[in-house]
Amino acid sequence: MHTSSLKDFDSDIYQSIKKEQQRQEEGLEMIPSENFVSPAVLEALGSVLTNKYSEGYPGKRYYGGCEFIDEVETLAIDRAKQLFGAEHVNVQPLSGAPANVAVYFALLKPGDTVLGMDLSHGGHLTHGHPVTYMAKIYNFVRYKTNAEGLIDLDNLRQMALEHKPKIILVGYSAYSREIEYEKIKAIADEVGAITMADIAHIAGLIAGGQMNNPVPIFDIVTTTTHKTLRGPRGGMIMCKEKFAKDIDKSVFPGFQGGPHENNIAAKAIAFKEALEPEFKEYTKQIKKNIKVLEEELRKRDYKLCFGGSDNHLLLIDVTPKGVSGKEAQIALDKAGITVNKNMIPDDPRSPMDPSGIRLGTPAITTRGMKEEEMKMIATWIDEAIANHGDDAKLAGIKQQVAELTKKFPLYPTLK
Ligand code: DSN
Repeated sequence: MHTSSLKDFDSDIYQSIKKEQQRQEEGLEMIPSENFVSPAVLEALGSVLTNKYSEGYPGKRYYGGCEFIDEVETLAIDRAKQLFGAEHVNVQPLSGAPANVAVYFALLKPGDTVLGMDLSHGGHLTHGHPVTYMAKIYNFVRYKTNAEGLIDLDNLRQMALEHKPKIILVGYSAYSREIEYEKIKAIADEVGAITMADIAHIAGLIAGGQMNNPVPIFDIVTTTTHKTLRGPRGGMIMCKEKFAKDIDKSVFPGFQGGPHENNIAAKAIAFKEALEPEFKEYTKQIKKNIKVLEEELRKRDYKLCFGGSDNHLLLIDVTPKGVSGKEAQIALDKAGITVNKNMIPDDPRSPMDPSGIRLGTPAITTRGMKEEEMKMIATWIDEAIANHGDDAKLAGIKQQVAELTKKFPLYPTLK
């Protein structure tokens, strides 16, 4: 095999990685599902664990040579149990979508009904959007938020009584408010449904004690590990012991092959980090930061969906400011602020050019930014949207952004 460094062997890929690193360092990363992992997590991702096949589970593998892999996966499982208070954990899902699909395959028969949130109201594609394969196999029905922007529990209950779903699914990718798991569990119990929460976005906030934890209440909880939880790109399923066998069988051999043990090691490291007191402080600051952005943008008359934020993100209807979500995203990109265009509830526009943008504070909080920086960022966001199309003005903001980010170095040891 080649033994030269990446830089020497493949300068094309090396340069692209370095340019991406520079982009991350010089910009404000405000896509709410993104974050920056620690050097230890990066090290595990690039470790020799990527070389190993290990189908099966600790102590029950189909391949030899898994004794150290077993140590790694067992640590990941034990730490996740401790972090969330879970009875059973499967750390093998390759990401959030496969985790959700593995749950559906484990618990549903074709044609069974799942009651989940409408995508434009903050749900997720894998919660049964018609473009997904899952929607061809199962019958997804959708609840929505009410006029105040909160989950409409009366409507959810009515729909549950009418459709008798096998699963009631909560957990969202653009919804910004707290979730009342006990109330939803009570509705599920009334109709005999299994409760499932997809906490991908807010797992870190839950681990840090800053949001309600569904794990002790719900039957099944899925998550990614790379958002607020600040781990590697990957997924995880937590469940009550009575579902453990079915979930494990569904992940492997039902759906996936060999687990990615380098990712699982990196998950274990992220869980260790999340168990430390500093992580609690980090997650507190994520929420403080979003509150400052919320106030500052409200002062500037931005239309905030769902009435504001209880978590790490804001969904903003930018059309009253004379721009579409796509135009706002492009203007902010040119100003060095990365957000994503996003549908708003019952959006009259198309997904590729919707009415909203979605932004969040997990990544900029990891860099150490606090309330004072949030005020500056709100000003820049407003200026960039007001000056969309004025590339000179946007380049001026980008320069100020780069000046700020220099004070919050990201990977000083990875130069
Ligand atoms: N792509 C993720 C997000 O940005 O929310 C969800 O899968």
